[in-house]
Amino acid sequence: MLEKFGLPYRTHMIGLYSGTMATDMEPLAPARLVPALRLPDGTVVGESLAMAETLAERHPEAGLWPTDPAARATARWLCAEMVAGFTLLRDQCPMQLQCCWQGFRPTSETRADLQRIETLWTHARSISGAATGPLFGTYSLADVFYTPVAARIIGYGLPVSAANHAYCLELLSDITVRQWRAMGKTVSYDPFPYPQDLPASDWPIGGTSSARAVDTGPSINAACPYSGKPVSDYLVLDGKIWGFCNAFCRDKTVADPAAWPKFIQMAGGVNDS
Ligand SMILES: N[C@@H](CCC(=O)N[C@@H](CS)C(=O)NCC(=O)O)C(=O)O
Repeated sequence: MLEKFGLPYRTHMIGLYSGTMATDMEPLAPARLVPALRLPDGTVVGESLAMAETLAERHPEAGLWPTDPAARATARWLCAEMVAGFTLLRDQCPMQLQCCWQGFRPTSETRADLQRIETLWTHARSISGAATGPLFGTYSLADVFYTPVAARIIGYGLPVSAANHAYCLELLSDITVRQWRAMGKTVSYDPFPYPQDLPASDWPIGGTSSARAVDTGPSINAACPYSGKPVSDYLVLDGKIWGFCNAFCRDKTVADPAAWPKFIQMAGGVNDS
């Protein structure tokens, strides 16, 4: 949400599955779940919809909600229903960006949630007149809030219309979503928190990377493409070694090199997969 609308922010990672979450969240009390947002004046805001409204109010120029009043009211409805609803889909298909499960069989409750989602998307498009692409013509908070739903539809191979399947892939192809996934992939938990006893295939966008971390340089570049600081952590891609100022910068690039314009520019292009 913040990245997509060009709002400045800093991210703090917490140990969602490592047992440290409660301690990690103490500075944000009484927020206890993620995401949580701390404003420059120190005010903490929990719940993604409250965060969205706060950001829209503080940055009216950023266009978080659609400008048309009917579209804006409908977008608010869709976001609120997403946050409050689809509990069975959410329980049965926890969001993960690691792989696509093959042969997942959704229950009738999950199918009912999917039908409701498709009904809401059709309604949004009837209000906006946008047959394809963002629900309200221009990318808005509605698309932000349905990106985790798209991740479930694609990650579990859930049945939706061809047009809605294409919309899901479009949401997940967004460069900011690719970056979000790549940053998530810098952390791994053992065991994987959301296992399925099913075969898995690669994530369809930026799913496989031929880059890998290496212990030593020298690298072609002396300065990190992101911070400009001296390099200390390295990856190899297509036989060339590139350096970064820390392991996180390196690992998010290893996860999906084509998601990072500053790296692509430095490397003179990257094969997308
Ligand atoms: N309704 C909340 C949902 C927040 C939520 O469920 N967060 C999950 C991760 S997506 C969480 O913090 N889980 C950790 C836990 O339950 O201990 C919102 O929209 O922000």
